[in-house]
Amino acid sequence: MADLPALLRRLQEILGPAGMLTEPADTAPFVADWRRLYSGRTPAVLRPANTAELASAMAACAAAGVGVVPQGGNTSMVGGAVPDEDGSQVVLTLARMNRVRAADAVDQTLTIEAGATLKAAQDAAEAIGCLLPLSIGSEGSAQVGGILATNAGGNNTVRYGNARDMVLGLEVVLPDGQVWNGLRRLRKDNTGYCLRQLFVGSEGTLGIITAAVLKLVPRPREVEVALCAVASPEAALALFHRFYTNDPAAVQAFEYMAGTGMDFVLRHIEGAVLPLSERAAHYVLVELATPRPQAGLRGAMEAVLEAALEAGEVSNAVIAESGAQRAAIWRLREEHSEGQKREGASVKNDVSVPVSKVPELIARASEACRALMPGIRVVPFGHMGDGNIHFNLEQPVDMDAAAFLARDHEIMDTVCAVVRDLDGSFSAEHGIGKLKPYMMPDWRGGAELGLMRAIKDAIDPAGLMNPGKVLPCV
Ligand code: FAD
Ligand code: 2HG
Ligand code: ZN
Repeated sequence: MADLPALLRRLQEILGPAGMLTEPADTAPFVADWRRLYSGRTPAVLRPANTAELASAMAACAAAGVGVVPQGGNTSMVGGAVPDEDGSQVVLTLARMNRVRAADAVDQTLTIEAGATLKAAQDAAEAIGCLLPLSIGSEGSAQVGGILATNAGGNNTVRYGNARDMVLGLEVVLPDGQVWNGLRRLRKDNTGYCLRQLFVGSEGTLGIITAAVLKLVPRPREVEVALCAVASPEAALALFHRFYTNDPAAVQAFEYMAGTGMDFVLRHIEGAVLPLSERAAHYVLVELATPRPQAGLRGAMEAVLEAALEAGEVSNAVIAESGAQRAAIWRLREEHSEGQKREGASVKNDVSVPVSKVPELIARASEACRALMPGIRVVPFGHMGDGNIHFNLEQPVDMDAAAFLARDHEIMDTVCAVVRDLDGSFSAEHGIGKLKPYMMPDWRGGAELGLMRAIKDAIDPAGLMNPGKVLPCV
């Protein structure tokens, strides 16, 4: 049994007056998740100011046998950053560790502390004329440590890959307090196992990411954004293929949205306006971008859309005429999570299938969910260019929210049966967190789960890092 009061006194010494919160009113924002699925308790929220303080705090927690829950912006969609209900785990926030350590336009790298928000990292890249090509709706709150720990995807994965594709180096504090300084900014470095990729996507279960070297790209010189009403998910896929074969290097984002989700945004989000003459059952947002000068992107956008209109794939489309219009169109997409939240209770399925199978996924999963629960509202949207659809379900209009949420596993399993049949994944970009460990044995059992447990045991033998997340309890 841990001597918690003694540990808290020791942590206070290490972290100083500004480095720890213990009052329930102060810790409250750190113990519930964005979706309000989970609510825990903690004796303390640790707020180290630098890596040395953080390392000492980790060593103290390890010596006391107390679990540590790392938290970034607390925007996890799977309850990944909340402590347990029993009040035995401390929360560790990196919010005070948010400095840009270096930015290099020749190397095209940004060395930044893990507590910086993704938006701050994007701004730091922009300040040296570069682009950090990772964009997610929560970027104002999500932190560099969080996006790496979850291997976030988002809107630009279709062109630049996931967060793991942007990491050259990491600094990590291990569960026993050792510091691994792997902040190398090398494009080539074949020196044994690639340790940084172990920590990327590990959701705080192996160590604390304290800083990273991120790979940047040149800033685009031309950007074009269009919102299209499309006939069906099949038509959306055909449109993607049209843009991709025309110039794959220009497709910066290709996002699908069902009419249900768009209607929620138009109903609940202040200032949201559809820039098309009428509503549709299916929409696509496409962004083209290029760093090449005089690339003629506007002409390319118009030509592809004209051909798609003629082919009957697109029934109506608008191309943004200004930065403000581009932002307004993007807002309609980025507010989908918030619109859905305000409409009522929802069950989310962040799934992926081969890109070519997206229409089949939407058709079959819609049918299966409607058969399971008449009146359920199907709200698929997301990163169609990556085969990653957020196959979300909204409660029937007249159903009690709690009764709907009580059936979450049944609904998730119904969608996942279709996903499995299409050779997909039950978690595309949000991770496993606290919500999905129960699915791991079925989807990743055998040698794969065995290897994951062996890695966990090697790095965190006492099981103190983010207990209860990712791996199912044995
Ligand atoms: P948190 O939620 O605080 O933590 C997430 C996980 O990372 C937890 O397991 C936590 O323990 C761990 N962690 C956090 N910091 C560290 C650290 N420094 N070291 C080790 N482990 C750490 N996700 C996408 O992939 N794509 C999207 O398009 C997207 N859009 C979103 C839009 C909205 C409106 C919202 C609310 C969420 C969205 N998300 C999206 C989900 C979420 O924003 C991402 O998973 C994000 O990467 C989490 O970052 P965070 O800093 O908030 O991490
Ligand atoms: C997005 O793409 C996020 O907007 C959140 O990944 C998706 O709310 C969701 O399910
Ligand atoms: Zn997403």
